[in-house]
Amino acid sequence: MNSSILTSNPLTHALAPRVVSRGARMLSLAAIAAACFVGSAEAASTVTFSLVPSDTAAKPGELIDVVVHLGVSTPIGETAPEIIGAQFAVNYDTTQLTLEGGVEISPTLPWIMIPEATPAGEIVFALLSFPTIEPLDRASADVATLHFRVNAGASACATPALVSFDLAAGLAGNNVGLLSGDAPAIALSNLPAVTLDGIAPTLGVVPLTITVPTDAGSTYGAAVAEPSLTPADNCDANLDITSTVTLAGIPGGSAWPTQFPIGTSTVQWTATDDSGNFVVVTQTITVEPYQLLDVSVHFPGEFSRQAEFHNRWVRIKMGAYDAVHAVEIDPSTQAGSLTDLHVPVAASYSCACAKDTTHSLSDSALPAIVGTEYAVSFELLQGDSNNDDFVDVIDFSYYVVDFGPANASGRSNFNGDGNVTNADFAFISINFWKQGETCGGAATGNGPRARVSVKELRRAGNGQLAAADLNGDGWIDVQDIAHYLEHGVATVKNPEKARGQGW
Ligand SMILES: [Ca+2]
Ligand SMILES: [Ca+2]
Ligand SMILES: [Ca+2]
Ligand SMILES: [Ca+2]
Repeated sequence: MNSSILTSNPLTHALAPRVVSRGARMLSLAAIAAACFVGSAEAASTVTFSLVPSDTAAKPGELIDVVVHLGVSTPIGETAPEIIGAQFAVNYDTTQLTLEGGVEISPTLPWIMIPEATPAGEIVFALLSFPTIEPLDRASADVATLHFRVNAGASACATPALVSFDLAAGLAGNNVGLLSGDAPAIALSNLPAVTLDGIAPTLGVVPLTITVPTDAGSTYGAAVAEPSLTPADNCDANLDITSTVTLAGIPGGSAWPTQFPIGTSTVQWTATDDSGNFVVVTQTITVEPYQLLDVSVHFPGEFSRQAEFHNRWVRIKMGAYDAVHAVEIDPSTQAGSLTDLHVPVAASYSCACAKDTTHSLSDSALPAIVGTEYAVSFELLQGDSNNDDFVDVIDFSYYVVDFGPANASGRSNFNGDGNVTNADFAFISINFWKQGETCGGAATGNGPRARVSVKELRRAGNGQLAAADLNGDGWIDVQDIAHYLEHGVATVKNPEKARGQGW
């Protein structure tokens, strides 16, 4: 290590240190150099040499400058030293940095640089006032810049002193030259911690893909919870995370929206480390063009406990939605439910209705918004076997025809016990003359029938129902119901099964 260029330089090596006379304002370089590095033993001032990086983080291949800063601190009442030169001996880590562009004297400093020696890992240079003596007129100054390029394989996380003053050079290596004043104490402040990093962060985004229905009550889209982000980096514990939102193909800024529109949107998440390495993770959010409906149905009356569940076919109508679903009815509660039915997107629904197509009258109700879904509950009164939404003598007729082991459709078997018996007649009896509630108003048709002639039934192709004319008077009416209550239907024999009329 060339610890003191001033004492080894041919211009300076033969000169003994001394304080330059104030009267000699024009000096040779050698004379100025000779003026350096002297002073009394009493250090009134402190001169701090600092190495200041242009950035505290850089990527391999990037340039990074280190400014050599000189600061003078003089106690109150003391006279500041007149500094007319300085020399520096600096080491740097050649595994991380390459001196590229060398050493540059500050353009605002009225001094010159003695040609530096820069073997790999070492930088030795001196700055001198020349040819005129111009003492440093500032308490602090950036005096030189060291230009480095970060090595291709550099990897240093918050590493201090990648560039440092050469302590081995001692005062002979890092010192100032004086025109006057006491020799100051020299303090050396190395390069602070710098990160040299070429490794991009990682970023976990959970969930990465989101598919949700449109929120109930919204025709725009759905509120979606922000994802859980898990950033990680080899150096940077506090990564910069940004997002770029595209809402169904339209730029949506950087903020997570309160709602995503119907369609497919993306959010690009970018995690960037201090050195500028970054990773981009794209999250996809799809809002489906439907809303969800939860339905609960309850059947008043009593179901058979012989089965764990009873399966019923229930038709649900709400707006343009119209579908028949199998519903498992728990006999202990007489209730069942359907969840997450896909209904058309609407700002609101004012009515929904339901009907067990083989057993019950329809019921209508006002759907509520619960969370992000619609929910509605129905009470399904049984007794409508022909699905005309009335409970009347026609249903009684089917009951008579169906009496005995229930057919596969379960028609007339309201309590689900496998047989059509008096227990099922109770449903017709309790709900007799009732009609269903539909969202469109009253049930269609001519209303419940108090009586129907056997002739009419036959003309309509329902001659098999004539079996319900229990008293044989050509009519099916309350007289036959009274006859049934008194005598039952034990003598009825009619294997032909009639068809419902549709609701
Ligand atoms: Ca990194
Ligand atoms: Ca009916
Ligand atoms: Ca039954
Ligand atoms: Ca009759």
